[in-house]
Amino acid sequence: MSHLHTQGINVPPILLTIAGFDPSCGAGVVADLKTFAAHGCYGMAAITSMTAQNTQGVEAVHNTPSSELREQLEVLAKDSDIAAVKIGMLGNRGNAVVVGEFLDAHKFAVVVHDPVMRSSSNSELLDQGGVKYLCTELLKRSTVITPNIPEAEVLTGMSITDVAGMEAAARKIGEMGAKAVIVKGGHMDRAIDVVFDGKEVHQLSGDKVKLENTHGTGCTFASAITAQLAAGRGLVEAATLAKAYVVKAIEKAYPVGKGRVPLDHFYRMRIEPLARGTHTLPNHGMHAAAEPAAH
Ligand code: PXL
Repeated sequence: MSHLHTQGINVPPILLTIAGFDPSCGAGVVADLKTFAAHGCYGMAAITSMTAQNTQGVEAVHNTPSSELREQLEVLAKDSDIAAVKIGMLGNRGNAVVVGEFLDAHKFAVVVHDPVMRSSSNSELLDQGGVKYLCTELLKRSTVITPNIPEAEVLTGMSITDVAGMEAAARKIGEMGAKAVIVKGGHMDRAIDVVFDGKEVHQLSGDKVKLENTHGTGCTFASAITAQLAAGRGLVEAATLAKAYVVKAIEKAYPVGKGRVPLDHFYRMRIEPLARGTHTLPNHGMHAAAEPAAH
């Protein structure tokens, strides 16, 4: 129980991401946490896998032992009211099963599942058994699932070459048990996303942003939808706002490393980076050692 007085304080929703760790922080839980924070939410993270990667690609994947993932999830759930859960990279079937059991035990109001299977550099981020469990069990436990085109092809066995194919795949994933589906068009010439809300298909139009060499867009999109759904918005509005956020974060991206460019999750609050010694900073009455003048 909290010892703080929360009367009059606007307490943000607590969101939980269950995903992998990318040390270059363009994708995975760190992208998710940055997105949650940029939407005014408090983020928590359970790590399914420790990857060794930089902006150029994934060099190694070390999945969290399933019992350890279960511990991470339960220690959080018994302490906090989690408003919404975002699922990303799961690594293997064992961790996918732990997540399925966790969802059954807690019945969260919102579950957004980005069914990550491979990295952009083509490393396997979910094993075959995990893909099977995702199709038969996890899919029906989420509020919305957000495959890109290659993932939608694996889920449905279909080959998708146009928007009509995306719509057919979205409906088929619905028939497989998903309550709602967003097939992302980032791999097409024009980045139209297809949203199936369980009844109708909607299209989110969007011209592809010039910068193609980006990293972490899928994680960011699903996390932004999670925050918008937790704020009470409907699916189509949440997806529209999330897409606008991702487009802006891509447009404002700046180079980091030698490879794919991470998004700028905090473009809304961009300030000039501090350069040591060249800025005059206000004196905040801190301990002398912490004053800008001491640095
Ligand atoms: O973008 C897919 C993805 C998700 N999660 C983690 C990743 C990647 C791609 O590399 O590393 C942890």
